[in-house]
Amino acid sequence: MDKNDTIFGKILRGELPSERVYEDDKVLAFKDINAAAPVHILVIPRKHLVNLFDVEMDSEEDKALVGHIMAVAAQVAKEQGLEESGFRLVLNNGAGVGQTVFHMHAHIIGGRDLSWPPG
Ligand code: DGP
Repeated sequence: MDKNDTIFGKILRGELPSERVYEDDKVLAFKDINAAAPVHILVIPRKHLVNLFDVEMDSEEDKALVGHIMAVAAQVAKEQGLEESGFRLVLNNGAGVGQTVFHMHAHIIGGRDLSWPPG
């Protein structure tokens, strides 16, 4: 199997549709199909990394990419009107914590009460 033959690899290549909200030469951001909040957007690198465990400590490129994903997440959150209410950034790393798509993605979640800890 092609290493990037994930749903998100197909979205990156335009083989599957998505509601794109931001893209540049390093990352793509699009709406999550199964929104957990009024704003739920995924930011993914164009480079295939399974999750943060795939980021090499000696790879300046990978570490810059992770920083770029975070900076893009903040910019997209602002554009989505979340600057005042805030947003949560979630990266699931591994099936054991609920990762279902094995192409790294950061969830931007906001637009409802996400107080933590809950209750
Ligand atoms: P995770 O559980 O962290 O691996 O999150 C995967 C997310 O991907 C989940 O919230 C649903 C979303 N998702 C799965 N398939 C598609 C798809 O085909 N299109 C879009 N836009 N999102 C998808």
